[in-house]
Amino acid sequence: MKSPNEFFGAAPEVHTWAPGRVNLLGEHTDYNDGYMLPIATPQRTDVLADRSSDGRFHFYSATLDETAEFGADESSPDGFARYIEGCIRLMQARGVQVPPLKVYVRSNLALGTGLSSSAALEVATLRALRTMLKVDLDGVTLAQIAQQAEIQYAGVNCGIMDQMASSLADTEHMLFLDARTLDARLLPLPVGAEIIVIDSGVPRKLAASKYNERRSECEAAAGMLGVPSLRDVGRLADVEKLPSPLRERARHVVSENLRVLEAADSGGAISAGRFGELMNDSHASLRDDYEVSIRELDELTEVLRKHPDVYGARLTGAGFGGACVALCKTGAAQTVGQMAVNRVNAGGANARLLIPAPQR
Ligand code: NG1
Repeated sequence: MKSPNEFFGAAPEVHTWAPGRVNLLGEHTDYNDGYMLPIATPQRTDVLADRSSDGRFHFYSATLDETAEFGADESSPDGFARYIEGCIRLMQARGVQVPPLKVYVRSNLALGTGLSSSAALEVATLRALRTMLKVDLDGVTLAQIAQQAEIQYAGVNCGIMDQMASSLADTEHMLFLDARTLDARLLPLPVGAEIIVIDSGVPRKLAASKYNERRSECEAAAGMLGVPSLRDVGRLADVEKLPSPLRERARHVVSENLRVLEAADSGGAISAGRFGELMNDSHASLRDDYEVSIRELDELTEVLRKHPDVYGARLTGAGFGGACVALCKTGAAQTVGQMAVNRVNAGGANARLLIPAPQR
């Protein structure tokens, strides 16, 4: 692995970073124009950048120990470079002159666990370009460009949640997000609570195909109800006239939006106990109505829920593997998280604590 010094030869012109995200509430709502409550991870991706002296782009990922090199008129090779190139090309499309660059990336965000390492890379890259080229770019516009980089250059048809969270959230607050209006507000975490995030160890194999299937089901349900998207369904009872499984899918989305609105409406004054109940209800809805949970995530959240210091637990992200999140009493996260990991691993699982970072 190269150090920044070995890569640049001298201190680079800019150094920026961006966090990943964990979604506390509001799952599978972003592509339904709905509401969500993500929080930033303490883990982050750093981007160091300088001008290149040979007219070519040179990118290096210390995390992967991989280099990518290409000419100003060429495309980057596939892999981590696509996200960076996407950000550069989209800035150029906005009329910004971007010279050939050297870019160094390092991250302590575990790849593929659902903490949005790709959004963190896009946001950190755009922040580096903004600083270096003195571009006027607010956090919401930056998130929109980052989302386009993911869609157009990495080929992932994602919602706006990840990039908005990486751009605007911090680790002390939850970010209330409206995917339609892009209204974003920082709210305090419930008093006396902190979060635990555990990777189930199960890779999200089916996530992409099932994710697209759920998206189409939601579109079909909205079409039958005569609304632009499921966000516009005012009453939960309205979904009951739909045929199965559209009824269950829509019931999840509509009830999940109501849960987020309840959690956010008090302006952050919701109690930890009530927030935990909403998380538990969200998990049940994702498991029974949206059918995106798996046994390992059900077990992990059940072990967490039984602990007296835990207010609530649910799967986080698209499902079909990946991680779960729990809300627990302040000061208890490390002990409770490690206990849950040990418990399920004793039964053959391969789980690991992501937040708080395990003590060595
Ligand atoms: P994860 O599984 O955390 O990458 C995905 C989508 C989000 C959102 C959630 C479900 C991508 C990159 N992200 O998140 O936009 O729809 O599922 O709430 O596809």
